[in-house]
Amino acid sequence: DRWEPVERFDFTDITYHRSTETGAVRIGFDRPEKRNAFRPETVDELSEALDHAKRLTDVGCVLITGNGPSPKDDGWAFCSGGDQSIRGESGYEYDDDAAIGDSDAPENVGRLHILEVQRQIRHIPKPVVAVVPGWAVGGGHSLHVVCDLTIASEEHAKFLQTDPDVGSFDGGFGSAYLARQVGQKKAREVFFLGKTYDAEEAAEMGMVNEAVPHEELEATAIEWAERMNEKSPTAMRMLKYAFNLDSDGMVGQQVFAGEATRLAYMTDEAQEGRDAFNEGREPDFDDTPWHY
Ligand code: 2NE
Repeated sequence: DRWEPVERFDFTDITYHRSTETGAVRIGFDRPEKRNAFRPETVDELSEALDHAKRLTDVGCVLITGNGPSPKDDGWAFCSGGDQSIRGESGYEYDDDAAIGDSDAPENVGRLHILEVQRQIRHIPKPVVAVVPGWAVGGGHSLHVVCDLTIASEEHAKFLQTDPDVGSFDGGFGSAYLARQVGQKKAREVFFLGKTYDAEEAAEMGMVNEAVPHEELEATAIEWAERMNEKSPTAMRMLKYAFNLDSDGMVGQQVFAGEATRLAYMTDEAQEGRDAFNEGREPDFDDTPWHY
């Protein structure tokens, strides 16, 4: 009951809630009858919600989960990846052109922009937790891999890579970053053999932080969110970007450097530089020590 819907959006494929009490948002895939497969509309909504969550300065944690169970068979899912029923020749296709806006909208071509969302998750300046109540498959598996933490249902969570079964391959974070989590042999096993792992096995492998009883899944995720929200926002942001740095290349350096610049802007020294320019005089850094 702590969750309140974020009213400003009219989402159809996800639910989006906020808790000021917890300092967290909850984004839920809401296509349980399709094991929460995503279509372009789903990805657009997820992207909008993440962008909104990024800007909430009193929110320190994002939970991404899958709503359920399925009304058809009571099955649970986090996300089963791209919706294969609307996959066209070059990607996943919108239902109709109206979905992407007015007459000035770009042409409706196949999309794979879940990869843009992966980058959003990497760069949002707060921890993102994958809360996995059931299947995490294909692009849904890669999504949990890219999240900062994963918590999973002991009874229902199942982890499976089907990419090469359907002629797809996440050659980015879904595979290479997974290998950093579980090691090369295991990551190759995940993709090449396509075995299904339960929550305990996934935790032993190092791609899940904790397996908890299904009934306690969401409560534990909220506890984690509250715990993280008590910490120093700047320290948490810098740590996230520090963890990302060696797998983000120069983009990681740019993100980290941007945050360093933001911190530097808050010093008297930087403000003297700004003021001197605006006042048309030479800057006076005499009061600034050369720190060691
Ligand atoms: C997820 C899984 C293993 C579940 O199996 P099960 O036996 O529990 O359920 P079932 O009966 O297969 O699925 C229930 C309903 O959900 C639909 C099914 O077609 C079925 O529909 P009905 O027969 O009841 O009408 N459904 C499930 N997943 C779907 C999907 N992805 N697209 C459309 N409908 C889906 C099993 O269902 C499964 O293996 N699903 C396919 C997983 C998959 O291959 N995903 C795509 C990988 S590629 C990708 O995601 C990707 C990427 O890697 C990179 C970029 C972009 C996308």
